[in-house]
Amino acid sequence: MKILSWPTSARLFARAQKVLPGGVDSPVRAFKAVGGDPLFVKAARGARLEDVDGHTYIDYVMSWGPLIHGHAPRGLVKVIGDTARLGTSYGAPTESEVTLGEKVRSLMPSIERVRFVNSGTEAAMSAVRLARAATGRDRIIKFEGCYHGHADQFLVKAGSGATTLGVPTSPGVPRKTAQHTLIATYNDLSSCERLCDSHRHQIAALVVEPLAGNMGVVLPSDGFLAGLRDLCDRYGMLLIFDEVISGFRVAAGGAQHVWKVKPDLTCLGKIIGGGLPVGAYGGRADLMEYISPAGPVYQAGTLSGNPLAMAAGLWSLNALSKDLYKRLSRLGAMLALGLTEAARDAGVPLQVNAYGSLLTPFFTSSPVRDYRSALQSNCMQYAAFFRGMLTRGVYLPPSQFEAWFLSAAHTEADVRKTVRAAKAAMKEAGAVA
Ligand code: KE4
Repeated sequence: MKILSWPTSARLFARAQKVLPGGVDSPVRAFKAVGGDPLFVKAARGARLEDVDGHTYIDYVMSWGPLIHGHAPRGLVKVIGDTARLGTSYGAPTESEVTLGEKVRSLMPSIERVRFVNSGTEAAMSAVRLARAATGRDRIIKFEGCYHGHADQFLVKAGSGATTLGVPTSPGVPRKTAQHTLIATYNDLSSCERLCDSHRHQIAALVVEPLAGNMGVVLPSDGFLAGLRDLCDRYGMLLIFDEVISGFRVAAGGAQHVWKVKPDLTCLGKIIGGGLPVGAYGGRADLMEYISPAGPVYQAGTLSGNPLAMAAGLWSLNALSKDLYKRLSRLGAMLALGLTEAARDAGVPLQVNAYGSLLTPFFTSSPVRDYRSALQSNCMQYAAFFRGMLTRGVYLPPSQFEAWFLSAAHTEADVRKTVRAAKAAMKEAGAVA
């Protein structure tokens, strides 16, 4: 195995830290959870990433999910170029946002009206503001281990008792704000019911990743999502599905199609922008009509519905196909099996949670079905595995608690190469206590 060195990335990282907090524009990129300096990327194409030191990698971060068609597919690059030549932003209505809205509604019929924004964070925070306005209630329920962006109301963890009010996870989040957020346990309906019961008529909405990706991949247990729908109906709360990861990823119709549970509102991001900054929230027309200027709930954005992002999103959604999902599922299953066998041969405890083109290998011997069980994972072993894979030309999410993403550009040969690298890297991980 050749020993890689990253002198240019190291120089850039030193320079970056003098102008960007932590040297990055989003924390997970800084490699804090796996050690060492982050790689600086020079270019990417298909399933390959090239760093500034000339090393190339098979990429399983894929910009954290937007790139279901791979890096810079020709058709996408062309449509962005053609659109840019007509102008980059107008701050005025365009046909493209109407067309993309109609496309989203055709794929996810629960979304009768949709508003485009610029990130998943904006989508989730706006959906909660709408739910509070529509119900006249202030509290929300979220789940430990689920992430809905960095708006204050989501940077909250469970208070001391099971039904007590949330407390901030970040400085700068007012305690009063955090108290409106209640924390339940993923895949545990009774934890939700206890909160609903002890805060009757106070909870506006329950926000959930229908397939969780932010504690690593955790699938909903049988009946969990249907149970949430029933709880929301019984307690007069709105059900908000945060499909920023799962939307158009687990199926063209998202997790709501796969698990056949209809939310009142849905948050979208990532794939909907094809790699350009787009988020969206939408759902029942009677709810969305509260949104300004149709109704009184204010929400706005200079670059919302930006023609470049709309064109990229439309290209990405139009390029989805049944064959694509079949191929992604086959590749995902092949990778999950290869990792499982590599860990078994190395004597390393591993649980691989996978669905379609999403997966997370948890370095633990017990099944992972919620945040607490995810936290049992051996993060030192994941870090050793990450570095072993990096030096063998495979670029993984630099954290145990993230999802791996496959794309249309990944091939069976890529997966075989990844599994070969994993056989060696698992042994290195196994050497870590
Ligand atoms: P953005 O504001 O980052 O566009 O979206 C926030 C968000 C909302 N909902 C879900 C389910 C999400 O996964 C995200 C963002 N995902 C992370 C990856 N776990 C983005 C990567 C990062 O923060 O750098």
